[in-house]
Amino acid sequence: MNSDDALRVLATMERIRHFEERVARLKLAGEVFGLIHVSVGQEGVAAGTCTQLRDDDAVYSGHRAHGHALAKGAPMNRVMAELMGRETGLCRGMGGSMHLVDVEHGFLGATGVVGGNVPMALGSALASRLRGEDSVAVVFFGDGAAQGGHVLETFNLASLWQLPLILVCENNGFAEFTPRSAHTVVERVSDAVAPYDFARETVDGNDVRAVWSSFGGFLERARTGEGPFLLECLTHRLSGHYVGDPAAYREALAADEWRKLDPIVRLRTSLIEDGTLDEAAADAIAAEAIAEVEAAETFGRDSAYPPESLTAEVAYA
Ligand SMILES: Cc1ncc(C[n+]2csc(CCOP(=O)(O)OP(=O)(O)O)c2C)c(N)n1
Ligand SMILES: [Mg+2]
Repeated sequence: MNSDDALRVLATMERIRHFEERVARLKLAGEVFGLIHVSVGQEGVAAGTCTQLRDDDAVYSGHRAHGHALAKGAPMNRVMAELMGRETGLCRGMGGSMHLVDVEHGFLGATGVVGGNVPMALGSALASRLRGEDSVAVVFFGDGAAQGGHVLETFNLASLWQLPLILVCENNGFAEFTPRSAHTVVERVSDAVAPYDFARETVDGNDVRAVWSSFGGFLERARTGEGPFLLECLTHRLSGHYVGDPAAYREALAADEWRKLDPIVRLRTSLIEDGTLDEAAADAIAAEAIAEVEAAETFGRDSAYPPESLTAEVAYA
């Protein structure tokens, strides 16, 4: 990761963090609709991977999808408008947080069906192979999703057909309110693909340089037709499972413990230490992200709700 890449990644993480913190406030104020899952603390995974991709690479996400969509290039104002149920939203306000799709930028979608995105990404990787393209498919899923039967079926077919698929597991140690130890004996999701002979790595997902470098290596190989790959990123969900979750099932991290993990603090500090940035320049990156979030909020609030007639237009019978 050169210094230009690092600055882009830092800006992406700041955009995701400030966007999601704002969305959480808007949800509690009743201005954002539906169940909202934020990825505060996990931004290093989205930023360290998606910023290396092209628009023709397919990305699939799950229920915790805002960061992946933004990092893949979805315009923030249209993501915000979607969460606010407005017609200018990515899906004309009909999808919301768990159904974000931006075909133009290759964000082929979020889903609330845990693990349901994994076989869909396999389909995109197969399409790329059949068309003779060098595009790749990337899917984000959690440690909870890793127990899904269809996820294991995808491991099998992806390896049998050697598809250009990069599976990125965000292992935050929890599936909803259930710790890993209560639902599996498999500590490392990367071990689950051992019988399928994937190239696989487990990295500190809060160290964005490590995420960037492992993912970049897999990406380079996938472009030349190799695959599949599994990148397991060990990370930490700072907030509750959903916005409003009191998270009584686990202890909150003390502020100093959190700063040691926070992927944004870590990259920012390292860039200041190596002289790439000074404090003022780092603050300016955060301020730019906040200004973009504010503009997106205004855009959403000023946009109209979809007309009732849209229901008839888009319903299949
Ligand atoms: C097929 C299916 N089963 C169960 C659920 C309920 N559910 C929503 S999120 C979640 C946990 C997912 O955990 P993980 O994959 O680790 O993702 P994380 O929330 O930690 O990001 C579950 C079980 C669902 N949405 N879909
Ligand atoms: Mg999890």
